[in-house]
Amino acid sequence: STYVQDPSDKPSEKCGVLNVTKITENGKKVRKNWTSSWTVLQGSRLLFAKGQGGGTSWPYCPGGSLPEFLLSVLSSWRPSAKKRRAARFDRASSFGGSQSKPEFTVDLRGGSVEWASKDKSSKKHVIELKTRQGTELLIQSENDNVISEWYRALQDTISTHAWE
Ligand code: I3S
Repeated sequence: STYVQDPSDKPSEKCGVLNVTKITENGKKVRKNWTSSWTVLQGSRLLFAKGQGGGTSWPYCPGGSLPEFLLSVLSSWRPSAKKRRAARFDRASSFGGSQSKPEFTVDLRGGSVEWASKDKSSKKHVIELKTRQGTELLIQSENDNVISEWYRALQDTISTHAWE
């Protein structure tokens, strides 16, 4: 699948690998399914792709390099053997220039972020993101600097685009 980049797309503000799960979709509770996603903040949108699209691949993101990706893999928690195989497959298919489509996109306008309470997840450093459309996501990284930067970036985006 090929993602055709809108020529008016500005370079992304932020990107990296985060652990993500939806917990609510259109106001309905859904089963958690934590996945490692290539995450891109672009304007007022947050885009997620399975695996990663760094370097020159989708979407343009200056910080999206192979070393950064490998570091994020090393610092992430140890998933099950099945998940490790799936992740290897994702990485194998996303390197080598092939572009990946965003798996899903979130409109941040009118949304909110907060640190997730303990009852939302047993993991450390979890952000709870709520959208105006009634989708709730948990976003996590094992690295507290990484997650703090995302928290700030998401808050900035939400306040910048609040009155659009
Ligand atoms: O909020 P929950 O239900 O305790 O979330 C955990 C489950 O989704 C679990 O999956 P299964 O119940 O389908 O096996 C996940 O493996 C856990 O990671 C979830 O909890 P955390 O605390 O990791 O978000």
